[in-house]
Amino acid sequence: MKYTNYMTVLGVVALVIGVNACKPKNAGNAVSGDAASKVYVAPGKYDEFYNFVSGGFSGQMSVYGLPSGRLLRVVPVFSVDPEKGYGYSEETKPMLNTSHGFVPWDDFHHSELSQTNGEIDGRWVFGNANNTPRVARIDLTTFRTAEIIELPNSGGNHSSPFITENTEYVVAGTRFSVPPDYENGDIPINTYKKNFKGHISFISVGKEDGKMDVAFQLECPGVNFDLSHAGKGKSHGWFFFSCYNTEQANTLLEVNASQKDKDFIMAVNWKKAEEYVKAGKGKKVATKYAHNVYNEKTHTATSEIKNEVLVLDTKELKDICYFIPCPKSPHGCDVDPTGEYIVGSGKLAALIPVFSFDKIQKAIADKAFEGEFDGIPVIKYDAALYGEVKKPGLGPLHTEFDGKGNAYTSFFVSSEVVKWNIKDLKVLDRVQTYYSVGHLCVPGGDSKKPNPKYVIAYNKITKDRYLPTGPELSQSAQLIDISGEKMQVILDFPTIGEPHYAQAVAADVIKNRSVKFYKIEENANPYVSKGEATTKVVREGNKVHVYATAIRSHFAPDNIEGVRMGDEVYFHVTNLEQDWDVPHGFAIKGAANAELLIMPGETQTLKWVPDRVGIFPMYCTDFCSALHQEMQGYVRVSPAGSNVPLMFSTGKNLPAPEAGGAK
Ligand code: RUQ
Ligand code: CUA
Repeated sequence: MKYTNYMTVLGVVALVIGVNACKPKNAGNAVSGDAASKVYVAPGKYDEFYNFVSGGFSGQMSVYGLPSGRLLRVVPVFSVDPEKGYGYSEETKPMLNTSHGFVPWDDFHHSELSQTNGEIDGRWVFGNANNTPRVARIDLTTFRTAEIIELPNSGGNHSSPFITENTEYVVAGTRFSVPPDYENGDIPINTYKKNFKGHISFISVGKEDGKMDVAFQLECPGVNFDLSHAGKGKSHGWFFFSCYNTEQANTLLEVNASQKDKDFIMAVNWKKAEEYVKAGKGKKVATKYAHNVYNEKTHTATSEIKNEVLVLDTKELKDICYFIPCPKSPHGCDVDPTGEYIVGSGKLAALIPVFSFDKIQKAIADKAFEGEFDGIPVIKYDAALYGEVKKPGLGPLHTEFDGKGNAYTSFFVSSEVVKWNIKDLKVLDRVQTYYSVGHLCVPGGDSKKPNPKYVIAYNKITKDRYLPTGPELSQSAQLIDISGEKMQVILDFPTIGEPHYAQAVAADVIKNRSVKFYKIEENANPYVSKGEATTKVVREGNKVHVYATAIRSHFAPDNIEGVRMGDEVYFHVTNLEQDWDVPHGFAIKGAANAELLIMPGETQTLKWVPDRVGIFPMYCTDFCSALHQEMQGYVRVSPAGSNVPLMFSTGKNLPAPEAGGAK
């Protein structure tokens, strides 16, 4: 019977996908009236909002200005970025270290801004890596990745990195349940039910410095954790996770994980978990995970491998986790600004259930359980339910809030955003998106104080919205004005990679704290040259260290001789500029690395192993002045065992060791 249900839903899904493959009527007229003036930001004027958009399989985060949709910056996070030298410079390589070694790519799904008292404070934005499970913290004074922590006992870090209302914790639920690191993993895959576990990580965040640490993990039944959101206000102290595959299938999930009418939302009492941690109820288990931190003073990242983590067993410690039945493979799990309403969105459901925090509390007190799932109590659906939004659309995914009592839910299958009232659960308005919308973002939409001006739709499919660019079209975002009664699509803009969750905040919260340059006197990189007078080239065995500087418009030194085949050359380039927006670049012919892009006051290092004898040009890659094209130099490479002395100079001719440099 359940199987027939599933077939019916799939039938509807297939039908709707088929319909959507054609161009909907009015696609061309979606933007009308005064839309242009609403998104126009005159040249030289600033946008009103920053929008931090996850890049999906690009592994990066892009920053847009809204309402213009102008791309302001791409911040490299989990993937190497040749443009900025991220993951190529010696200083940044440790950022991408993991227990598997150097992993230069990942799949970034959700951006989450830090909050204080439930409001966005603009200090950091967190991001999750879905493949090799990691969480990153990006510093919004520099727009750089400041820290990355790997997650033990996990696979597919998808329900992440959502935060509590004072950024006490970033949570990360595993999408793939797997045998824990501390058990033998060499077991048949079909022992999933018995041996696979879902771990949820609570990452603590330093109040002042933002430093992350895996405070504890919860060992939960083996299911797929998909998304999560923290309680707020009255529900502060709780966390809610959507889970699917409660069938605990390990093959053909498309069918086998769509059997049940209801999966779960898991409610987690994290304050209780904290108490258990304090009471010593956790067990320390052996594992291996990397913790990488970028130091702003040394301009260098360090990577440390950690060897144990604290785990609480939620089967044993009964009052931490509770399951709430939620229809058909829930994806989004969103909490309204008051903290009372928890919205679950079943990907195959034809309604949206809204749960009540008060009712959940009462159900727990009354033990209104329908049974247990793998040792965890299951609350009766009706005992937790506030109500259902009927016939909202097809394929609900994610919900954001405007703080005025309305919710906005995306519908992947019917390609629309639907506005509904949280109290009476009535649908108020709907607007078509082009096409197949995933996440939504209202500025501050998951905080206590949303800004009810726009909702942005991040769409999976673009079809005919842009000029053709071969087989692949850029994914798209659509800006929708929600200030009036009727929603109005006012702008399309392309995104980088695939956008999943994004967040936005008023520009004022961030812009005045932006770092303009690094102070050269505070530069503690061990290879810094604080002026041209201290530049030098030093041989240590087969390693040659070039302590160089860059300033408009030359390098010092710019002639280097005496490098031999078999040498490893390290160019430590310090940018001596002390002015905003004057980076210098550095590149050398044949280097098996990207360029360096060095910010004012910073030192970055490029490793180069010459592969042949000859003369190698090097140059500045960033057009820094009228004489940028003059910013260049040469390195001479001699055969192994050559007796050409190591020499360097700027503005003088070699060979003249006494004039230019020492051996
Ligand atoms: S996902 S489209 Cu957050 Cu990775 Cu929902
Ligand atoms: Cu420095 Cu171009």
